[in-house]
Amino acid sequence: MIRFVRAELDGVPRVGRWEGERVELLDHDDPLAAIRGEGTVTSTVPLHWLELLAPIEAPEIWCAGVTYERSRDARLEEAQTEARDVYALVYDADRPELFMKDARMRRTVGPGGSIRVRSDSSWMVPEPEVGIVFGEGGKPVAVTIGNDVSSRDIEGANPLYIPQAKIFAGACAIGPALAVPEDWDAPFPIRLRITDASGAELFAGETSTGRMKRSLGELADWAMRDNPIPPGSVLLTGTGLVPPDEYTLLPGHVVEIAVEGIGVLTNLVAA
Ligand code: DO4
Ligand code: MG
Repeated sequence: MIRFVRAELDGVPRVGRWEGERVELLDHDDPLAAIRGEGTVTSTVPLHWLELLAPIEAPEIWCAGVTYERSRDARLEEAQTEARDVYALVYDADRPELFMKDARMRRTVGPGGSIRVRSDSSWMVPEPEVGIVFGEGGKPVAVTIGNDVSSRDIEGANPLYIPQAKIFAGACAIGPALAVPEDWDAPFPIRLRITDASGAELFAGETSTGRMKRSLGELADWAMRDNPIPPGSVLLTGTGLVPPDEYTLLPGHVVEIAVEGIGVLTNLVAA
């Protein structure tokens, strides 16, 4: 399921069912209704005719952290204070780390949109993550791809700075599509590729949600506990891919996150 506009027609956002290179256009702009199978197909067009938007205008975006061993190790390495224990403790704890990343898409872009780096950070990274999309009553109804763009030096200076390391203009991207998994327990392979403005590869790596310490369902349950997250909100489930310590995201870099069955989320880092 994708959301798009066709600038040369009416420029009105719509949703469509994406299959290979073709998209069935529906007569409305409600991704959750499309997931429920609602809407009439008005036409079928090639994907390249459409300008993709974020696949859902998420009222809230939440993130889980330290859900992969690789993330725990990276947090321990970057931590500058005695408080580094918090990362090892939360990795092993029953209760996960959860934080709100954005509300009303103020800091989030869709496929092809520009992500940003903080002006007061010298060590920024993309975090490629699988996102759970919530429907009515907090039920997970689909998955998407998310980029939890983060500052490692601000986070490493003090865990109390995590909101500043994670929440700023252009700190998040979601898309390109929403997919309804046939089997919620089947692992999703995740690939990250970063290139510079000339197209040269700066980092490439892959992992899988199969390496996560927790299941998608468990994270969704914790996020919803005593917490009225509205339908259409997204929960990013943590990163298992960390570029080498000498890498920092810079304006001009291009971040591609590919998840089988969902698509490729590509974003340029804006100046
Ligand atoms: O504790 C910091 C957050 C880590 C995070 O965002 C992740 O593991 O993806
Ligand atoms: Mg993250």
